[in-house]
Amino acid sequence: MNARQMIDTGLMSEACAPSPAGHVLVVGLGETGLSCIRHLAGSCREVVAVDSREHPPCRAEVESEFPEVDMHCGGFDAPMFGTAAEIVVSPGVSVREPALRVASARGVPIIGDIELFARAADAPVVAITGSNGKSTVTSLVSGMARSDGVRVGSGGNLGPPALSLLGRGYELYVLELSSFQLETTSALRPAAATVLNVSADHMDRYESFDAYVAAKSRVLRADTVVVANLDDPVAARLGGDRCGGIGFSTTAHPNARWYVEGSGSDAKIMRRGEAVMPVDSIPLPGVHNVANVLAAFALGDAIGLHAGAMSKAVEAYVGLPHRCETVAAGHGVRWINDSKGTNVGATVAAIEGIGASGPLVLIAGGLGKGADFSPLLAPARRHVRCAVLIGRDAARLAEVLRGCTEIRHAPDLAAAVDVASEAARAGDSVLFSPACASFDMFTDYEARGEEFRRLVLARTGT
Ligand code: UMA
Ligand code: ADP
Repeated sequence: MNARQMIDTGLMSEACAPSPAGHVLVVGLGETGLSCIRHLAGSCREVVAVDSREHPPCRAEVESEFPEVDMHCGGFDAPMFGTAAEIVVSPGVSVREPALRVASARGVPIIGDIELFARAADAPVVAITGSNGKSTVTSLVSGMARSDGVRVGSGGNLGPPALSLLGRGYELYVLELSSFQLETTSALRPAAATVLNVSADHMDRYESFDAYVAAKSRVLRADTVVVANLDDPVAARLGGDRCGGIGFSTTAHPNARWYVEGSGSDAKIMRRGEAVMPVDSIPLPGVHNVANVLAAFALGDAIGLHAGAMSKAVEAYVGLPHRCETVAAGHGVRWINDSKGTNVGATVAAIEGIGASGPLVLIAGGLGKGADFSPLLAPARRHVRCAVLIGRDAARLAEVLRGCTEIRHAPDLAAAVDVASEAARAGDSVLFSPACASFDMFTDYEARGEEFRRLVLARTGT
């Protein structure tokens, strides 16, 4: 029985795991911590909460909604960790944090919000992870399900937190899951799941690339229909040999159920020899978005959605902000906000995708999270006329790009927009795809993208 049939019959496969007795320590008082406390409040378990920051973002909400919760802010007090029956850690806190290591060594189970979600989930789950494209594919799949008449709840790493979706009568959950969330999850049994692609990210949190891949691969369980990207060597290895899996490829790959046939304006999305829709009807730029659409079709297929409803959802999809989003055009120059390009793999895809329609002026830089920037070299050589570099790791980026394109430096984003405007010629695109996290200069990638949009609109007068 596939997930669609389970939805139709009201049958679920997931049994609730029993909860251990004793108090639960919630680590982190951001969005995730708040969602965990709200969830646990209904479970009669005593909750203690802790955050290393003096003023965590959701402190006030917890104080007013749950005055009974014993809250400690401003540091991690190791004894408090060691006496917990179970620790629920937020994704922003490393499980290698000393207090957590000590607790783990004493046998205290360490879980995350997705584990709590999995224990309580009352409908099938489609789970999406990977280094890039997660939010796009998650929103595509939930749009497809909606278009096919399914009541769908969607969230996880792209927000809202997964626990906040429970109890709302959803027939299906579509979740974006980060490696941090998967590390602390073992009860989740997704009906369908994918590791979209794997390139280095968060190397400041992992001992090795293999450790990062291992965290991602936890989403693929024995009874999950695995959707495998046959174009990505690591993702293909993780899922490609799974019996009953569904492969996808942006080429006419012989093992793919979902693939592209033909080229240029004749290119079509195919399912097992049948044309489903023209590639030109995909309203998103770049071959990486063709891959995202194929992944979404394959996931929808895995849970029994109808191809017609899925195609309609793709045609109507407007894209998420800050992902290769055109914010203005003037004097023959397109300005593109890809602030969500927070790692090297994302920026490589954006350069290849947007560069296919003309030369680029690239604005990049920020916090490199320990990444190797060298994969940017080849695409930059092909497509980038000038790179304008900002942020803490600008010098490391310059070392890699020097010699393949013109390099300019700017002290902040406003100056970078000025420099890019001088460098761009008619027919160019200015692509803001940082390949870095934003935290050296902004609160998050959204604030960074909004600032870029504001600066560009002020400059172009649109
Ligand atoms: N922090 C502390 N001390 C603490 C707790 C947190 O300093 O005691 C810091 C963390 O180091 C981090 C920040 O606070 O810099 C936020 O951490 P958090 O775990 O409290 O985060 P939440 O607000 O709960 O948001 C999390 C996800 N954030 C992270 O994984 C860092 C959000 O993903 C997600 O939308 C939200 O849960 C709801 O599920 C954001 C993200 O950047 C978009 N994710 C990473 C990514 O996409 O690359 C994985
Ligand atoms: P995530 O949620 O994994 O961060 P998003 O869908 O938000 O992914 O896209 C973030 C950025 O990653 C985009 O702005 C784009 O630069 C890049 N990107 C999107 N899809 C892909 C893909 N399939 N392969 C590589 N890069 C991608």
